[in-house]
Amino acid sequence: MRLVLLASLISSSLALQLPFKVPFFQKAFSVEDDDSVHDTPRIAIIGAGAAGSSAAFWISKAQERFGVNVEIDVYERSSYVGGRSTTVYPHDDPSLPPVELGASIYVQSNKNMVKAAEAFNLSTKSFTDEEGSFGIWDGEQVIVQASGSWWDTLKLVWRYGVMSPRRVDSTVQDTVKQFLTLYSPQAPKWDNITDLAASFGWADAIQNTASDFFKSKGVSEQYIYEVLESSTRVNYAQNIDKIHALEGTVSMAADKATSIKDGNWRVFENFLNHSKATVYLNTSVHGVSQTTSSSRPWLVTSDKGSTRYRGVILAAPFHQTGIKLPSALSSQIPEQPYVHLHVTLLTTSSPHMSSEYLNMAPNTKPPSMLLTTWNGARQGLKAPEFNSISYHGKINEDEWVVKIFSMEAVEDEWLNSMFDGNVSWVYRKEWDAYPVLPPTTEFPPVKLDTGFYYVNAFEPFISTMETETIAARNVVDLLLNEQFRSSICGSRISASEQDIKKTSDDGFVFGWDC
Ligand SMILES: Cc1cc2nc3c(=O)[nH]c(=O)nc-3n(C[C@H](O)[C@H](O)[C@H](O)COP(=O)(O)OP(=O)(O)OC[C@H]3O[C@@H](n4cnc5c(N)ncnc54)[C@H](O)[C@@H]3O)c2cc1C
Ligand SMILES: *[C@@H]1O[C@H](CO)[C@@H](O)[C@H](O)[C@H]1NC(C)=O
Ligand SMILES: *[C@@H]1O[C@H](CO)[C@@H](O)[C@H](O)[C@H]1NC(C)=O
Ligand SMILES: *[C@@H]1O[C@H](CO)[C@@H](O)[C@H](O)[C@H]1NC(C)=O
Ligand SMILES: *[C@@H]1O[C@H](CO)[C@@H](O)[C@H](O)[C@H]1NC(C)=O
Ligand SMILES: CC(=O)N[C@H]1CO[C@H](CO)[C@@H](O)[C@@H]1O
Repeated sequence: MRLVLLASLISSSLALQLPFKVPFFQKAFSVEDDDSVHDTPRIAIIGAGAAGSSAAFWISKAQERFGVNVEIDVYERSSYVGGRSTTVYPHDDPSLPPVELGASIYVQSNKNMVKAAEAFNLSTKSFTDEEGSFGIWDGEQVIVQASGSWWDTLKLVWRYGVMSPRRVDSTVQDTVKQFLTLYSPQAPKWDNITDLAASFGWADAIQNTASDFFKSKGVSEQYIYEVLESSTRVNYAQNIDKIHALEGTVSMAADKATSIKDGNWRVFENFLNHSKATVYLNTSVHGVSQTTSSSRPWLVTSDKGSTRYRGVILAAPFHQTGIKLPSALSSQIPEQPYVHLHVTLLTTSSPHMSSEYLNMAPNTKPPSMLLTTWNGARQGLKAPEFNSISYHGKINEDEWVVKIFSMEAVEDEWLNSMFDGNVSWVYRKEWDAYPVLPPTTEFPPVKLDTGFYYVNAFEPFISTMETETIAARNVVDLLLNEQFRSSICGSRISASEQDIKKTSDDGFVFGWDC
């Protein structure tokens, strides 16, 4: 298998270098073969979201550890760091706690996010802290309602029995367990995501819809179309009979949902600040072309002119970048539709949604988080007009922050009917949020050419902040190995006794602790 082959190639080439260690690395990359002999090699990173900022951070780890001497330029089209992780202030008032406009949570198994929050001393908040109740709306009625943390409680709802929740849990746990090997000292390196999926035993999961996959595991249709679908709809805005089962499973791995208090983007800001990268905000890259220089073959053209680089890391969804690439490269990246999602933030003095709107008895209190299922629509009933609505705490005595995800814009009039006419502030944002994720066997290539890598090839496999940091780590390892015969954890390959001890330590996180 390609994947294994590649991984072992890297280890053996590094193993061969062991006697030389650091001095070898330093020599290897100062050898240039044209007029730029004495120039420091440069790498361009395009995009300053989770992927691009972490790529800079991983390179800086190799710089610290092995003296890999490169200059890094990060190009970012927008005026801020974080990409799809960004926050806004209710009423645009910076004295109020910020609200996530894009990616909002990570979970306990997301070790890079957890580690970064610790390393950068960022305060976190746990979603289980948020008191509340939840329900599932099918477009005509609230079919399930309970109080407590939604995922844990749903498992206990009698109408689903015990076996279905148990079978789903066990699949989720197996998937998480396999996922965690990505942080072990033996973490695989891959240039082909199909092969990575196969080596993880996930071939079935990527090739089937989440609904078929869980049916084959003996999970009841009712549990699939009500509970599991509410999860794929809130996390990926896709129905359970459309999304592949790996991403479906990922949306159910909601253990200890957490976010960074001041905004998840603080992690990405810190990644950049802890690297030696130069960050160019408000700077679009327009094209990358190939030159004949063997030491700096890639010419990056941006708002600030043209610069030549030894390597390029593309850390944004290619088709959204507007970047012109040589057709030999662009033709390798298949069209990738993204879900166009409407996010509406608002503040309201209504302590809950309208019970009248939700067809609930007048004196019953609607849940603070309402998820949705498409199951009514499947049976010819009215479709839910939003994907989720959630109350996100108070900003003062009688004013709450609410977040709505929907496929269409929700108009003021509609908001007034849902919040009894008591809406005090509204903020609307449209995102190309995540890839449309049908079952597949093909993913974009991770490496487009020598020195040219594509982090967001990973997104149609799994799209989260965390997995973008893992995909970036992999790309940085491939690039460092190819160009500098180094890697993020190069010296670890010696597997000295100390290293072996680390293996048995649960706290070990590959890339950080090597
Ligand atoms: C509403 C919403 C909710 C989500 N919820 C979660 C969640 O709860 N948890 C989770 O983990 N994930 C969530 N996600 C997904 C998560 O946001 C993404 O998987 C992740 O942030 C992608 O990071 P990235 O760096 O790969 O891409 P991006 O964050 O998109 O970064 C790419 C960057 O490249 C820049 N760029 C693009 N073109 C150019 C160019 N030509 N020149 C220069 N710069 C360019 C862009 O401006 C952007 O800043 C959510 C996403 C959305 C939209
Ligand atoms: C980027 O552009 C915005 C809006 O035009 C501006 O407010 C900001 O200062 C600029 N930032 C940088 C770093 O140039
Ligand atoms: C970490 O942050 C807290 C508050 O946010 C602060 O009190 C503390 O001094 C910080 N610690 C370090 C080591 O920076
Ligand atoms: C990171 O660097 C930027 C630019 O120098 C600065 O504005 C910001 O405060 C820094 N953030 C942290 C967390 O150090
Ligand atoms: C990945 O490998 C599979 C075979 O395992 C192959 O069919 C596919 O084309 C490869 N994909 C890429 C992007 O190279
Ligand atoms: C909770 C709350 O503030 N309710 C108010 C909503 O708006 C109507 C009139 O628009 C008031 O009568 C309610 O008191």
